[in-house]
Amino acid sequence: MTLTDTQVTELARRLDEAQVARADIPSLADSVEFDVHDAYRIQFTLTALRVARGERITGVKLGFTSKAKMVQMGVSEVIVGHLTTAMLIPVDGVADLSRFIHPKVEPEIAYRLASDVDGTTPIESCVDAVAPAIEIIDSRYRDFRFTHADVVADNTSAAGYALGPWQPIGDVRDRAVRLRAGAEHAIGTTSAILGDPALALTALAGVARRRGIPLRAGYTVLAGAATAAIPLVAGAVDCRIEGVGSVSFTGRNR
Ligand code: OOG
Ligand code: MG
Repeated sequence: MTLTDTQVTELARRLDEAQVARADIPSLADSVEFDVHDAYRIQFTLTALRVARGERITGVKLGFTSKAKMVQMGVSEVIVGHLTTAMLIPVDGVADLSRFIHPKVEPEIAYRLASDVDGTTPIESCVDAVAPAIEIIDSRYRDFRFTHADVVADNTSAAGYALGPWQPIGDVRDRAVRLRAGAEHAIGTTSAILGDPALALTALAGVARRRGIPLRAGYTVLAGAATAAIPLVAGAVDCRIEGVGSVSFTGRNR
């Protein structure tokens, strides 16, 4: 830990203003030295600013759980961010592209927590449902250029998410995944998520314990992208996961 509380607040404000103004900023690590522990302090302060504006935390998301993402971003550790009510795109709804800087989409598996994860029971037994999901990521950093600590501070680029219908929990290993956004698409399999998306839950429990992140009943957990991200443009966006279901929304310039 190297930053004072005043520095943490100042850096969280910089990221918050970038998100609100849709104006990207240079990597924080270019001008300040801070570690991943400090980065989570910045993220918690950033999330608190959103909560103070009336948003509610709806869950958490993992990042860099797939080899493709690690290679794409040049990072090698699982990261955790927070989801809020303002990020949820309604079923078959519209994502207003003017809310973002340079958004991309990723196909994901979502889990639902039926009870608080308090360390007395394994996280797997706290989960009661699974759903297909699309995550919108929108780094507040110029050109998505960031360090590991930077991306944690920036709430792991979290910007939006859409959920398909919840299904009873079951094995979702090795399922074909297809994401389409405009003319581009990404194809992969759920095995890209740590070999088995359920392992993302175990990874989450470890990070949450080490970093002091509460995991509450009702939370949505995004297990991380199954493919590299593709640009979010105007038009239909849909994601289909074999045996799990599909989810879609429309990107629109208002
Ligand atoms: C960070 C977010 C990564 C995932 O699923 O791996 C992520 C980024 O790529 O900007 O959400
Ligand atoms: Mg993601």
